[in-house]
Amino acid sequence: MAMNKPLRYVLFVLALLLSLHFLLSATHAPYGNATSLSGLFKGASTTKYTDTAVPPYDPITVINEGASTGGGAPSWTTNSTRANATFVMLARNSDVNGAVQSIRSIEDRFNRDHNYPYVFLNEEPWTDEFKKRISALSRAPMEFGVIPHDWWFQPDWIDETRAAAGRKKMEDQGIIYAGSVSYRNMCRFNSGFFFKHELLLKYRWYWRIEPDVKFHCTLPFDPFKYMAAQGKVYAFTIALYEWSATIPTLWDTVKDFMKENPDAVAPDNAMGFLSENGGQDFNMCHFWSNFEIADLDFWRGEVYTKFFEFLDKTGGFYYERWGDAPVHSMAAALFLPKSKIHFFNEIGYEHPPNSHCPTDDTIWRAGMCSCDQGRTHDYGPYSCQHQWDRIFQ
Ligand SMILES: Nc1nc2c(ncn2[C@@H]2O[C@H](COP(=O)(O)OP(=O)(O)O)[C@@H](O)[C@H]2O)c(=O)[nH]1
Ligand SMILES: [Mg+2]
Repeated sequence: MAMNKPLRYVLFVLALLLSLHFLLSATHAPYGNATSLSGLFKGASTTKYTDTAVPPYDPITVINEGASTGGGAPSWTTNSTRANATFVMLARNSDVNGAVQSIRSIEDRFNRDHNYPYVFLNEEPWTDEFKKRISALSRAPMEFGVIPHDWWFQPDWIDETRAAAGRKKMEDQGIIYAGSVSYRNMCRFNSGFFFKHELLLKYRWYWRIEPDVKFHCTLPFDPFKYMAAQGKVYAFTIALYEWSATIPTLWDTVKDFMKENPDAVAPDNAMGFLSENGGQDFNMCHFWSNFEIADLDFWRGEVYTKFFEFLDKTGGFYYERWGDAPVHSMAAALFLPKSKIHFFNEIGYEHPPNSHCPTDDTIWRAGMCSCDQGRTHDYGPYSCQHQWDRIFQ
């Protein structure tokens, strides 16, 4: 029986498609895998995307900047034992949702394999609701501490009339948190007291975490153990400019301290990060302290204790609005050799509005990073990464 015209046409197209399919299956492996019946029934979870353009990843070589690997992996790539370390979060009871999101993020990307403990600090007693919501998130030990009154609130010796005038002046300039006394309490507490809290005394290392931050990459190593093994003291992920109106007299005060205490200043320090002219002026570059991994003993040591007392007695935390970020950064950059400060490129981190995302494809893929490399802060207009890089050139 003769076929009618439309049927002949349909059969011809079908034959053409089938030959094309067999040709592609034979010559293109990914196409074959994706369309084979067994492949289709295996489901998405077992079909792995492979990109032959990307070489296989070796996590140790990526992060092994100068570590001694002699026989086996360095200790900071294994999770068999923990460092003497804790996470620390300062928060209000009302920050609970942001705190939950931050803890969930660090647990998923790092801590579920390590169970490092957490310390939460607040100037008010924690609510049962906060403790319940947070402690559900991890098997790690959690402690909820209250800050002693005098470490938080504005001291009596501060001239409140002068402080109020300072706040008003800053409000007129449109500076963020200009009129806030509690923000100043927070900055002074983070500058001079958190490391003395009784819940932190048993620890050597801390990782500061704030509510509403995100960790974008899975960490194939332990940053605490890395710091200890490499002799690092302070680590950051984002370096940027400070608002100069918040710290008009801070740098002069720091220079006075250095004049009185020349021995405090480390040889081979990171002054080149802080200044364009050998220390005469501060260029506003600092490490963004909402992320910090550091050695508590540095803050508890003699030099920093003297430094904080020197700054505090000027009242600058209240008459101006000195942040803990420039205070910590200046101390780390001046009192430590620059080799003891570390930039953790592997840690994808976001504290709105800024984020750090590793731009190196090998690191980004190895960390299964969820961040957009194109949006990283590293060399954006507000970044001080260039000032950091140049001191090692
Ligand atoms: N307990 C307590 N924590 C605070 C207070 N103000 C700020 N914080 C915490 O201090 C940190 C920095 O505050 P944040 O508002 O994030 O400041 P920003 O990052 O400079 O915008 C965060 O961990 C906050 O949860 C406060 O009045 N009480
Ligand atoms: Mg914050």
